[in-house]
Amino acid sequence: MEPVLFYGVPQGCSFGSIVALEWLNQPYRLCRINMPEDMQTDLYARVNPVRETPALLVEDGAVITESAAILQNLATRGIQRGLGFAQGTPQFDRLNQKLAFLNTTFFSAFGPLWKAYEMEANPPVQEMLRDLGRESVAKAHAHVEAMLAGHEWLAGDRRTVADAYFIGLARWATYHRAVDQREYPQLHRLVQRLEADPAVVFAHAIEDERPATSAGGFRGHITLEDLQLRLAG
Ligand SMILES: N[C@@H](CCC(=O)N[C@@H](CS)C(=O)NCC(=O)O)C(=O)O
Repeated sequence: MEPVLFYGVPQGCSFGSIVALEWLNQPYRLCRINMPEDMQTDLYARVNPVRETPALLVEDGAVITESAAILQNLATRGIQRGLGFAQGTPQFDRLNQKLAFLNTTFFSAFGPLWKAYEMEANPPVQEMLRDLGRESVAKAHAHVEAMLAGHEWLAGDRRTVADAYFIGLARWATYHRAVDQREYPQLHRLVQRLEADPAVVFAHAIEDERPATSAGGFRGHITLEDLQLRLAG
Protein backbone atom coordinates (compact mmCIF):
# COMPACT_ATOMS: atom_id res chain seq x y z
CA MET A 1 0.00 0.00 0.00
CA GLU A 2 0.98 3.58 -0.52
CA PRO A 3 2.73 5.57 2.24
CA VAL A 4 0.58 7.52 4.70
CA LEU A 5 1.62 10.88 6.12
CA PHE A 6 0.23 11.82 9.53
CA TYR A 7 -0.03 15.60 9.44
CA GLY A 8 -0.90 17.90 12.32
CA VAL A 9 -3.34 20.78 12.40
CA PRO A 10 -3.40 23.64 13.01
CA GLN A 11 -0.17 24.99 11.49
CA GLY A 12 1.86 21.77 11.68
CA CYS A 13 5.47 21.58 10.58
CA SER A 14 4.20 18.54 8.65
CA PHE A 15 3.05 21.05 6.00
CA GLY A 16 6.41 20.72 4.23
CA SER A 17 6.07 16.94 4.02
CA ILE A 18 2.69 17.38 2.28
CA VAL A 19 4.34 19.74 -0.21
CA ALA A 20 7.20 17.28 -0.77
CA LEU A 21 4.72 14.43 -1.38
CA GLU A 22 2.96 16.54 -3.97
CA TRP A 23 6.24 17.36 -5.71
CA LEU A 24 7.12 13.66 -5.64
CA ASN A 25 3.88 12.86 -7.49
CA GLN A 26 3.74 9.21 -6.36
CA PRO A 27 0.66 7.67 -4.67
CA TYR A 28 0.19 8.61 -1.00
CA ARG A 29 -2.54 9.06 1.59
CA LEU A 30 -2.96 11.54 4.43
CA CYS A 31 -4.12 11.01 8.00
CA ARG A 32 -5.29 14.19 9.72
CA ILE A 33 -4.25 14.64 13.35
CA ASN A 34 -5.82 17.37 15.44
CA MET A 35 -3.16 18.65 17.82
CA PRO A 36 -2.93 17.96 20.64
CA GLU A 37 -6.08 15.88 21.29
CA ASP A 38 -5.69 13.13 18.66
CA MET A 39 -2.09 12.57 19.79
CA GLN A 40 -3.12 11.56 23.29
CA THR A 41 -4.74 8.32 22.10
CA ASP A 42 -3.05 4.92 22.55
CA LEU A 43 -3.39 4.39 18.84
CA TYR A 44 -1.35 7.48 18.02
CA ALA A 45 1.30 6.41 20.52
CA ARG A 46 1.77 3.37 18.26
CA VAL A 47 2.50 5.76 15.39
CA ASN A 48 4.80 8.01 17.37
CA PRO A 49 5.42 7.44 21.10
CA VAL A 50 6.70 11.03 21.31
CA ARG A 51 3.20 12.14 20.22
CA GLU A 52 4.29 14.57 17.55
CA THR A 53 3.61 15.04 13.84
CA PRO A 54 4.76 14.48 11.15
CA ALA A 55 5.10 10.70 10.87
CA LEU A 56 5.28 8.61 7.71
CA LEU A 57 3.96 5.07 7.55
CA VAL A 58 5.86 3.35 4.76
CA GLU A 59 5.18 0.30 2.62
CA ASP A 60 6.77 -2.29 4.91
CA GLY A 61 4.78 -1.12 7.96
CA ALA A 62 7.62 0.89 9.53
CA VAL A 63 6.90 4.41 10.78
CA ILE A 64 9.46 7.14 10.14
CA THR A 65 9.26 10.08 12.52
CA GLU A 66 11.21 13.37 12.56
CA SER A 67 10.79 15.82 9.69
CA ALA A 68 14.41 15.57 8.53
CA ALA A 69 14.23 11.78 8.25
CA ILE A 70 10.84 11.88 6.49
CA LEU A 71 12.01 14.53 4.05
CA GLN A 72 15.20 12.63 3.23
CA ASN A 73 13.09 9.49 2.62
CA LEU A 74 10.92 11.46 0.17
CA ALA A 75 13.99 13.10 -1.37
CA THR A 76 15.51 9.69 -2.08
CA ARG A 77 12.30 8.53 -3.73
CA GLY A 78 12.43 11.72 -5.80
CA ILE A 79 16.07 11.85 -6.92
CA GLN A 80 14.97 11.49 -10.55
CA ARG A 81 12.69 14.49 -10.11
CA GLY A 82 15.48 16.54 -8.47
CA LEU A 83 13.91 16.56 -5.00
CA GLY A 84 17.06 15.16 -3.42
CA PHE A 85 20.49 13.73 -4.15
CA ALA A 86 22.42 10.49 -3.75
CA GLN A 87 24.20 10.12 -0.43
CA GLY A 88 27.95 10.62 -0.81
CA THR A 89 27.61 13.54 -3.22
CA PRO A 90 28.39 17.19 -2.33
CA GLN A 91 24.79 18.06 -3.26
CA PHE A 92 23.47 15.58 -0.69
CA ASP A 93 25.69 17.13 2.00
CA ARG A 94 24.48 20.62 1.11
CA LEU A 95 20.83 19.58 1.20
CA ASN A 96 21.34 17.75 4.48
CA GLN A 97 23.01 20.84 5.94
CA LYS A 98 20.07 23.06 4.94
CA LEU A 99 17.56 20.58 6.37
CA ALA A 100 19.52 20.38 9.61
CA PHE A 101 19.63 24.17 9.88
CA LEU A 102 15.90 24.44 9.25
CA ASN A 103 15.06 21.63 11.67
CA THR A 104 17.17 23.07 14.49
CA THR A 105 17.95 26.82 14.33
CA PHE A 106 15.04 27.95 12.15
CA PHE A 107 12.39 25.71 13.75
CA SER A 108 13.42 26.40 17.33
CA ALA A 109 13.58 30.18 16.76
CA PHE A 110 9.76 30.06 16.88
CA GLY A 111 9.70 28.09 20.15
CA PRO A 112 9.17 31.08 22.48
CA LEU A 113 6.37 32.40 20.26
CA TRP A 114 4.53 29.07 20.34
CA LYS A 115 5.05 28.90 24.11
CA ALA A 116 3.53 32.40 24.56
CA TYR A 117 0.64 31.45 22.27
CA GLU A 118 -0.21 28.19 24.03
CA MET A 119 0.30 29.10 27.69
CA GLU A 120 -2.33 30.27 30.14
CA ALA A 121 -2.65 34.05 30.21
CA ASN A 122 0.34 35.63 31.91
CA PRO A 123 0.97 38.94 30.10
CA PRO A 124 4.45 39.83 31.43
CA VAL A 125 5.86 36.34 30.73
CA GLN A 126 4.14 36.21 27.34
CA GLU A 127 5.56 39.59 26.38
CA MET A 128 9.03 38.45 27.39
CA LEU A 129 8.65 35.25 25.33
CA ARG A 130 7.40 37.22 22.34
CA ASP A 131 10.40 39.57 22.48
CA LEU A 132 12.72 36.59 22.68
CA GLY A 133 10.94 34.86 19.80
CA ARG A 134 10.99 37.94 17.55
CA GLU A 135 14.71 38.31 18.17
CA SER A 136 15.52 34.66 17.38
CA VAL A 137 13.22 34.60 14.33
CA ALA A 138 14.89 37.76 12.99
CA LYS A 139 18.32 36.18 13.47
CA ALA A 140 17.24 32.95 11.73
CA HIS A 141 15.75 34.99 8.87
CA ALA A 142 19.07 36.84 8.46
CA HIS A 143 20.84 33.44 8.15
CA VAL A 144 18.44 32.34 5.43
CA GLU A 145 18.85 35.66 3.61
CA ALA A 146 22.64 35.14 3.56
CA MET A 147 22.23 31.52 2.43
CA LEU A 148 20.13 32.58 -0.54
CA ALA A 149 22.71 35.03 -1.92
CA GLY A 150 23.34 33.89 -5.50
CA HIS A 151 20.93 30.93 -5.23
CA GLU A 152 17.44 30.45 -6.55
CA TRP A 153 16.54 27.82 -3.95
CA LEU A 154 17.77 26.88 -0.49
CA ALA A 155 20.00 23.99 -1.54
CA GLY A 156 21.23 25.56 -4.77
CA ASP A 157 19.71 25.90 -8.19
CA ARG A 158 17.05 23.22 -7.88
CA ARG A 159 13.87 23.02 -5.86
CA THR A 160 14.33 20.39 -3.14
CA VAL A 161 12.63 19.08 -0.02
CA ALA A 162 14.44 21.86 1.91
CA ASP A 163 12.25 24.44 0.17
CA ALA A 164 9.14 22.37 0.93
CA TYR A 165 10.04 22.23 4.62
CA PHE A 166 11.06 25.90 4.70
CA ILE A 167 7.68 27.21 3.52
CA GLY A 168 5.86 25.23 6.23
CA LEU A 169 7.94 26.98 8.88
CA ALA A 170 8.39 30.43 7.28
CA ARG A 171 4.60 31.00 7.32
CA TRP A 172 4.82 31.05 11.13
CA ALA A 173 6.62 34.43 10.93
CA THR A 174 3.43 35.95 9.54
CA TYR A 175 1.14 33.89 11.80
CA HIS A 176 2.93 35.25 14.88
CA ARG A 177 3.67 38.68 13.32
CA ALA A 178 7.28 38.04 14.30
CA VAL A 179 9.08 39.87 11.51
CA ASP A 180 8.27 41.66 8.27
CA GLN A 181 9.62 39.25 5.68
CA ARG A 182 9.89 42.08 3.10
CA GLU A 183 12.96 43.19 5.06
CA TYR A 184 14.66 40.01 3.79
CA PRO A 185 14.35 40.37 0.00
CA GLN A 186 15.80 37.00 -1.06
CA LEU A 187 13.80 35.15 1.58
CA HIS A 188 10.67 37.11 0.68
CA ARG A 189 11.14 36.28 -3.01
CA LEU A 190 11.41 32.56 -2.14
CA VAL A 191 8.34 32.70 0.12
CA GLN A 192 6.28 34.36 -2.61
CA ARG A 193 7.46 31.90 -5.22
CA LEU A 194 6.62 28.95 -2.99
CA GLU A 195 3.23 30.35 -1.91
CA ALA A 196 2.27 30.43 -5.61
CA ASP A 197 3.32 26.80 -6.10
CA PRO A 198 0.37 24.42 -6.68
CA ALA A 199 1.73 21.98 -4.06
CA VAL A 200 1.75 24.73 -1.42
CA VAL A 201 -1.73 25.88 -2.46
CA PHE A 202 -2.80 22.22 -2.13
CA ALA A 203 -1.27 21.86 1.36
CA HIS A 204 -3.03 25.02 2.59
CA ALA A 205 -6.34 23.71 1.23
CA ILE A 206 -5.81 20.35 2.94
CA GLU A 207 -5.05 21.98 6.29
CA ASP A 208 -8.05 24.31 5.95
CA GLU A 209 -10.35 21.49 4.74
CA ARG A 210 -11.11 23.27 1.48
CA PRO A 211 -11.32 21.52 -1.93
CA ALA A 212 -7.73 20.64 -2.85
CA THR A 213 -6.33 19.84 -6.28
CA SER A 214 -3.45 17.36 -6.24
CA ALA A 215 -0.77 17.06 -8.89
CA GLY A 216 -1.86 13.42 -8.99
CA GLY A 217 -0.34 11.48 -6.09
CA PHE A 218 -2.99 12.10 -3.43
CA ARG A 219 -5.24 9.05 -2.94
CA GLY A 220 -7.37 10.58 -0.19
CA HIS A 221 -7.53 10.67 3.59
CA ILE A 222 -7.54 7.64 5.84
CA THR A 223 -8.42 7.66 9.53
CA LEU A 224 -6.16 6.52 12.34
CA GLU A 225 -8.73 3.83 13.19
CA ASP A 226 -8.65 2.48 9.64
CA LEU A 227 -4.88 2.14 9.89
CA GLN A 228 -4.95 -0.08 12.99
CA LEU A 229 -4.06 -3.23 11.08
CA ARG A 230 -1.11 -1.58 9.37
CA LEU A 231 0.28 -0.29 12.65
CA ALA A 232 2.42 -2.86 14.42
CA GLY A 233 2.12 -3.60 18.13
N1 LIG B 1 11.66 17.22 15.86
C1 LIG B 1 10.32 17.01 15.38
C2 LIG B 1 9.43 18.07 15.96
C3 LIG B 1 8.00 17.82 15.60
C4 LIG B 1 7.06 18.76 16.31
O1 LIG B 1 7.42 19.52 17.24
N2 LIG B 1 5.81 18.74 15.88
C5 LIG B 1 4.79 19.55 16.49
C6 LIG B 1 3.98 20.26 15.43
S1 LIG B 1 4.99 21.38 14.50
C7 LIG B 1 3.86 18.69 17.29
O2 LIG B 1 3.53 17.60 16.86
N3 LIG B 1 3.46 19.16 18.50
C8 LIG B 1 2.62 18.41 19.34
C9 LIG B 1 1.52 19.22 19.95
O3 LIG B 1 1.36 20.39 19.56
O4 LIG B 1 0.82 18.71 20.81
C10 LIG B 1 10.30 17.10 13.85
O5 LIG B 1 11.06 17.90 13.30
O6 LIG B 1 9.55 16.36 13.21
